[in-house]
Amino acid sequence: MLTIWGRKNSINVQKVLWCCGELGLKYERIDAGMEHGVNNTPEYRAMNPNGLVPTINYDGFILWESHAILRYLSGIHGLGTLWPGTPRAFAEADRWLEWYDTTLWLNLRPVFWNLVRIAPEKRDVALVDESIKRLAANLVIADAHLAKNRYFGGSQFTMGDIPLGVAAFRWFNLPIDRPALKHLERWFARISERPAFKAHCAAPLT
Ligand SMILES: N[C@@H](CCC(=O)N[C@@H](CS)C(=O)NCC(=O)O)C(=O)O
Repeated sequence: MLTIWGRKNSINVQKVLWCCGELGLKYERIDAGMEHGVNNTPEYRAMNPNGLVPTINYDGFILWESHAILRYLSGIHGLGTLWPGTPRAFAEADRWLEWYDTTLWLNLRPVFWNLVRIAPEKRDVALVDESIKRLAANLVIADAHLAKNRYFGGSQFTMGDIPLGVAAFRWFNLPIDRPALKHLERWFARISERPAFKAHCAAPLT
């Protein structure tokens, strides 16, 4: 039995829901985070001391950190698909999970938070402008990779596309200027057709 705690509009929860959709996994989802609360209760903190979402309980194994969850579920149910079958192919996909955390998210987060979650009069305009530039420079790197590869992990869709997919949805839907990145656009059009992406990741930004 798989239980997922986390609100549907969380970027990190969406990664896990999309992954479950790709793998055909059944689960129960419990709303948690922001207006739903739950994540600050002692019971939740006993599972996840960070008080963040998502957290999963899969047959008694509790796990938090969205990318660790992607790797775990893909490793069990997606060998040869979401989880590429050789160490080298795995590393090709896994690199992008790391890059999202160490690079892309640092620049996407301030743009998303300021433009979607923070009242206009409280926005840090200088930070947003700087982050938009850095984000575009990051995505030029992604675009160059996609000029030579159909997906982030290579020729097939893998777990490496999931964090980049939810991030790209935000980038394409935020009210910001964007450079034309045709390889990224083509890849994004391709992943946008996937039923699990449509079901879990394509809702208006809130
Ligand atoms: N590195 C963690 C980050 C988790 C995180 O920051 N979650 C946010 C939502 S995207 C959260 O729980 N925010 C508090 C809330 O929703 O109340 C992961 O990838 O799972």
